[in-house]
Amino acid sequence: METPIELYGTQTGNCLRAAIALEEAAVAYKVHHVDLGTGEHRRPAYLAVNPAGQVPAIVDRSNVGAPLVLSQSNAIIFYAAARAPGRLLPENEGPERAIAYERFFFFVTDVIAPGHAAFFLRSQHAADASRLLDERMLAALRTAERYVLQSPFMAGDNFSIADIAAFTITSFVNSRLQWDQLPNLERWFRTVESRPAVVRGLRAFSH
Ligand SMILES: N[C@@H](CCC(=O)N[C@@H](CS)C(=O)NCC(=O)O)C(=O)O
Repeated sequence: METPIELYGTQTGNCLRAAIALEEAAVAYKVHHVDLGTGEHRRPAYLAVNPAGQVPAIVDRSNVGAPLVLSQSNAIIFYAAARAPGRLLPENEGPERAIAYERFFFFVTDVIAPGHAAFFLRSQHAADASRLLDERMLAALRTAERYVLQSPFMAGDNFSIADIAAFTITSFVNSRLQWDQLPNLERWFRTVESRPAVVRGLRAFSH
């Protein structure tokens, strides 16, 4: 029987993207809930998994030798993609795969990263700087309308890691988007949110 990957995390964007990727790749996994509210991520039991004290993290004991530990959400997404060739990335290197990388990194670096930075600045009471970054993040996200103008998914005809990166941040700012001006993004969003693997991934930490 396949040894399930152990996924540590909680209900945050980084953790949900990891869970969605594992679900979409049909990789067996077992969830360990880490309660950030009570500081569980800073206790020795969890620091033994990820010394950085952050979630998500996965531990894969199915390989020969020492268990593989990954503690970057994007590395987990790529690991899941590699376990299911052709499902989350075009199977061969070439233009289609390059486009999937391009769109994935657009969401990671131009939307998610400034969104996280804005959140951090707000927590530090730097409201003006936070607002600037927040507006920059929303403006970048709005430009993604062009990616889905003629394609069902962010990188073309097939679901990919780019859709995983795009989905959680779009959900997060859902109520702040002017959807009547983003008809293609809205169609894409409805399609992705109804995918069974996405629905399961979103619920991964809710039990
Ligand atoms: N670069 C990491 C960031 C992980 C991260 O920021 N995790 C947050 C939750 S989404 C966390 O653990 N925060 C608690 C802390 O930093 O103390 C990734 O993409 O996985």
